[in-house]
Amino acid sequence: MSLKTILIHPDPRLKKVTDPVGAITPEVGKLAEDMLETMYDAPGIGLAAPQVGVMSRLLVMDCVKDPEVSPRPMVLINPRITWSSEDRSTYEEGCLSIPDQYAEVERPAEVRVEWTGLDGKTHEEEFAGLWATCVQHEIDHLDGKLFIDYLKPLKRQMITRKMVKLKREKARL
Ligand code: K2U
Ligand code: ZN
Repeated sequence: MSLKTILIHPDPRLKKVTDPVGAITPEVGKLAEDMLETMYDAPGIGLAAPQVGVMSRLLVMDCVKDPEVSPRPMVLINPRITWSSEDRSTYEEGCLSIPDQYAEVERPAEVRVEWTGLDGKTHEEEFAGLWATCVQHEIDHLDGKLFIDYLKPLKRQMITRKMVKLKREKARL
């Protein structure tokens, strides 16, 4: 298990549409394991492969927040939204690639997702609440879309300028 470096916006790799995963090799399993470790360490409740510089359609998530409830680490390979509810919900989103910036984003309240698991089998599940928000946020990452892309241009530019400044300061350290 090893921690991966999380890319910070702006970075061209965060804007790319990622490639489908082919065979579920041991390397894919190792990447998923490293991504889960990196996500829990951040801490976060989701992480997509392009955020650690891997341009593949793979995401991990675990939106269990109640310490009394056992964690539910999930690995979704080549995920596809097969249904979205008419109902929408708004959530104050953040992003591990856009640290300390939060904004309200409206999305379908429930989604049905189909994916391939590490077991090579096809899975399908309906998500609601924070799980629905998170899986849509992560699938957006696989298509090079960030939550700030839903904001008004001025707000998006303000956040981007803050990240450019942050990266400049980090580079100086
Ligand atoms: O993809 C990521 O950057 C991890 C995101 C996932 C996420 C964003 C917004 C809403 C739900 C999930 C987060 O940074 S993980 C940190 C976090 C934790 C709880 C609630 C919101 C954000
Ligand atoms: Zn994110």
